[in-house]
Amino acid sequence: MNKICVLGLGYIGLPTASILATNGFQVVGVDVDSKIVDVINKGQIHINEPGLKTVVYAAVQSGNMHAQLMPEEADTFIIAVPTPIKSDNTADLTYVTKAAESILPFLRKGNLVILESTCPPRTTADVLVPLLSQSGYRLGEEIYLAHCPERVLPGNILHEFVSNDRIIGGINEQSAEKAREIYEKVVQGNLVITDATSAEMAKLMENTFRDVNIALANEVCKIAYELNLNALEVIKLANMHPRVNLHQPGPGVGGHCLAVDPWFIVEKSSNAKLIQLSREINNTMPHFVAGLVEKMLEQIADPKVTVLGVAYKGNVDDIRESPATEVIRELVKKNIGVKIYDPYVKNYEFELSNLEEAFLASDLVLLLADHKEYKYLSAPELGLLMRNKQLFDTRNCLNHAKWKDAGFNVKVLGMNNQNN
Ligand code: SAJ
Repeated sequence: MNKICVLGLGYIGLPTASILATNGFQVVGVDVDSKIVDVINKGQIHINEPGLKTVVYAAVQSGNMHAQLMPEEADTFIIAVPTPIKSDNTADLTYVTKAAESILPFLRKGNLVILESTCPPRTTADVLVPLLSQSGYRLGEEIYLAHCPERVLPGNILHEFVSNDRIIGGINEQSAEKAREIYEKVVQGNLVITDATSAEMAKLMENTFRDVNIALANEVCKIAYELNLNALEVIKLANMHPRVNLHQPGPGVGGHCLAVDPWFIVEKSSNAKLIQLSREINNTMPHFVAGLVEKMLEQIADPKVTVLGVAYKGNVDDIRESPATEVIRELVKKNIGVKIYDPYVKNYEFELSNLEEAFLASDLVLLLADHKEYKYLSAPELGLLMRNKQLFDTRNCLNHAKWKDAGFNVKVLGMNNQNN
């Protein structure tokens, strides 16, 4: 079981492929994008993730990993391709089915196929089993199949890949056992064996738990504006209870996981009411934030805003489903000028500026993603470039005293009491 073909070399597939390769497996990485293939074969990377560059370089240099456009025969095939949502909030499984179809000609008796991509419950059983059966082999007996969902946190992927517990959902016991033999070589956390559908649902529930909890925090935030109180203080106090852990409000929930995965349950069950409502609540936050920004600028003619951070969260370059994009679209619609400074993001739907350009003649600094670099900004110097000194921190992450000392009027999302 030493040769592994990893399909999809993105945020999950690339770390997976390179960690397997540096642990002694022969890895063929497959991606449909020739630019990505070329970059990886040079030992470089096309995404930003701490430590990944070093591991990919080591994997390629060792001769254990290379990338190519097409799969080839291997002992194990790992599918780690995106599963986006369509405009009707149902899963688009095209990448998964395309990847599975692409390995059909290369499947041999005894092969193991692992689906790592997050997918709606029953996808492995109802979509992959019939599809892979077209190989002519009996699934579970001649070809083994398991769903082993990834659970790693972007920004901390390498550490979590190794240390997190891993769910191994086989379509039968033999399949799970085969998959366990792969992960036990690289994972230090527990390997927990279950069936494929439970594994799919457990993965979705992890992100759903977080999404619902954030919706609760965002609801408290909105209530705070109604009742003139400080939601952050309320959350802090409530969390002092030993069995309470409210999450933090923000400008919305982004990324390819929390903003997407709960819909995969809604798609499959009419009982998923709280899950759907939570998604809807979180999706209202960009609009809510844009409304507060408009209010802070209402006395100013031809207002301009400096946006800090368009990634979906701090310290990552990923802009997928980022709430910042929705906020900016609304501001633009309201004829508010927007300049963006994000040291992580290189390509974006709106123009990106350098630090100085972003602050020049601005009326408000709007922080939307809590990149660590922003903590070191010089409020007095940047304030000199601005027309009006206002700060709206939607992530409660800056040193507010420092900005106040530099003459800024500071607002923090959720802190709607007289002291703020
Ligand atoms: N957010 C809040 N308030 C909070 C926490 C997060 O508004 O209190 C926002 C973030 O700003 C961001 C979004 O939620 O926009 C999601 O960020 P995140 O850090 O919660 O999660 P992701 O999407 O980066 O990664 C999640 C992780 N899941 C869980 O923690 C349960 C990760 O372990 C998964 O592997 C990943 O989804 C995935 O790929 O499914």
